[in-house]
Amino acid sequence: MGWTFCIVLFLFVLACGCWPLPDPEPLMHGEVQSPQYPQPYPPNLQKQWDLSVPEGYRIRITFTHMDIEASAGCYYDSLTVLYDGKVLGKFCGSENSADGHHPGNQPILSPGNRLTLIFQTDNNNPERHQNLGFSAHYQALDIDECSAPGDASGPLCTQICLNTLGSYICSCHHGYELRSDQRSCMLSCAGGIFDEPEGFLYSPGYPNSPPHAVSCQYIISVELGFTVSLNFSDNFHIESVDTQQGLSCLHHWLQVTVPNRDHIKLCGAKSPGLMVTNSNTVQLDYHTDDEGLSNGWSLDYSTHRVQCPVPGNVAEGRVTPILTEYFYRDYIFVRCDQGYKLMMEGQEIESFSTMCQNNGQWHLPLPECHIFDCGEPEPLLNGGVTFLSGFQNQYRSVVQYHCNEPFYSFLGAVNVSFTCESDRKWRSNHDVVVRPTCIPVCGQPTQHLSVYQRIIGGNDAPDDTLPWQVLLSIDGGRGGGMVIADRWIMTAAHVVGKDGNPALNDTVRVYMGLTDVGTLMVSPVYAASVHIHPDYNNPNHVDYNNDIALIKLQDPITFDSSVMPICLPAQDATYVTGTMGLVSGFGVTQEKGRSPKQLKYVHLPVVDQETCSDSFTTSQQKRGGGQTLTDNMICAGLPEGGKDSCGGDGGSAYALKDNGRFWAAGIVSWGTGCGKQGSYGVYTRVANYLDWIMKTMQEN
Ligand code: 4AZ
Repeated sequence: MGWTFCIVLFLFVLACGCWPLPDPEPLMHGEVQSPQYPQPYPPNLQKQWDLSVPEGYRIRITFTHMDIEASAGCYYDSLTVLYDGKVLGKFCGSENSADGHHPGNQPILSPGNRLTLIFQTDNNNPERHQNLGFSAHYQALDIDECSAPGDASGPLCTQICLNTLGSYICSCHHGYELRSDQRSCMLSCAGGIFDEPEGFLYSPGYPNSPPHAVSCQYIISVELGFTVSLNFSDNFHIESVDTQQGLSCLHHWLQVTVPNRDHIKLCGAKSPGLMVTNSNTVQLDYHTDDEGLSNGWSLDYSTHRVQCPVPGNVAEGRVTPILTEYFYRDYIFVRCDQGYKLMMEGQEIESFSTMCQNNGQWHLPLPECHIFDCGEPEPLLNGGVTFLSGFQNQYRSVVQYHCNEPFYSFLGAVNVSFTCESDRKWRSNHDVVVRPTCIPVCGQPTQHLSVYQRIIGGNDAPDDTLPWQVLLSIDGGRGGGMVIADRWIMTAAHVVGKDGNPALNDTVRVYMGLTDVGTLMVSPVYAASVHIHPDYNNPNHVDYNNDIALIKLQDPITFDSSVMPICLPAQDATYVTGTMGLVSGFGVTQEKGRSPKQLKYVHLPVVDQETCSDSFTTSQQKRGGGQTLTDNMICAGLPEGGKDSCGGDGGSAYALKDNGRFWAAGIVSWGTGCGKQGSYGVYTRVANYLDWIMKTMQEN
């Protein structure tokens, strides 16, 4: 509490001798009685009661008893009822008294919320008995202001008056709103925010006569991605002013405002018709002043989806759907033509779609279609790939495989071509997809022996004429052999076997590709395994039956003109007596002679089996040998001798030629001496061992 206030309060209490009381709450009812009632009232009285009830109420007072000395005009004693200084009644007497003025049972109503009672008595009481005075009760009665006639400015409410306890309120009919004077009504703007996709707006009171001084705002605000179009009806009239510059919307106007654009003021008598705003929000402000006349306007508004640009074409692709216009939330898809792949920012993508956004832009730019490729075609061992058409392994490229001729040829189908197909795989032009395989060409040397010569009685073999020939070196011993597959050498069992056992792998050296022994023996090829025919059993060097063995090489050979395999016998191979065969080797050229420095060869005919067998019986008898000719052997040679295989040639091929191909008819095996008259060289009959050869090669 401030000091100043405390001092003022203290002075007030001093002067008055009391505490200031707040105005009491007006009562809603009460009682008033004359002094000493129900005892007779004293003489010489002047007493006043100021009654009040809350604002908006009036007072009804009812006398329950009145006994005041009666006199004409209530001259002596009286109770006067006043409102605002105006006498509402002056009462005296009692209910049955002849003179005086008694209110009876009728209540007295005050026009307002106050009432004053003044009780006045004199000193003279002519009656024997004394008068008791009066007793009355009063109550607040609500005033129905609405039924009051109003004042000079018109009725209390221009439209609807609602009485309330102690007061009233004004209200307006539908379409109107209460003005700030809380009394009169004006046409409602019906403004506000319109967020529906379409709607109808109109000026207040439209199409009836318009009110003055309106200021209405309408906001159309729809979802992003939609634009609003206003379609004004023909019935358009907003007061305009003719100026030198033309019509001016000086006092009345309808202002159309679109965000980020200059607003437009409309007036005149010509409807603007259709206004495309290209915006999702539009504000309309309608303004009229107190003067002039505007009949108003109305419009339908509608919304349209935002448009995106037509997407254009994608080279080697298709954009769907194809439409003349694309709108917000429309999707487009891009698919590439066959053989092309979808690419975006350098990356391949599975599929592509883009949506027209609410800002009128596609959410992704169009992708590109790039031709795809099938990658490098699988390389072909001992062959190659050539492009028949196309480029860089791209879609629809065609490649053809070839084998490295004349050393390899296709197994089965020839000219297999592959096309890069739409599944990005190389597909064969054949129904059954065959993996091209190059198999070695056998028995077809690139160089031919032109002159028939001999080993014993033979001649040097030029390079590449006997490409299957190999030189074996086993523990210092020399033998021959022949290439029959890229990992396999065929030889005689007696060359690689000692005491019934195959030579150890690391004791076996295989030389091939050259005819000159000196240069040939520089680079050996090593054995992975040695396989002697299981039925070869020759401890005493007299039983050369089954003299056949196979050496598996550690590494496969790539064939060329210097190394090529000899063919194996056909299943139905025949040995026709007299057929000329070719035997070659690094063996001696003279019995008990030295090994030659060069590969030798000689041509010898197949000898009749019986003739050969007989020759041995004779020679064995002569030499005391014990060898026997079996059906697993063939003989070749001349009855007069002079041409033969010999020591060191063992294991080499005796080749017959069919259809231009040399096949391994025999393996140099044994003989009684070399090149002797009446004696023949004996060779393992290879055709008898096809199954064993195949089985051994498959199993190892
Ligand atoms: C041998 O010792 C050998 N004249 C090879 C062939 C002949 C004789 C002996 C046939 O490997």
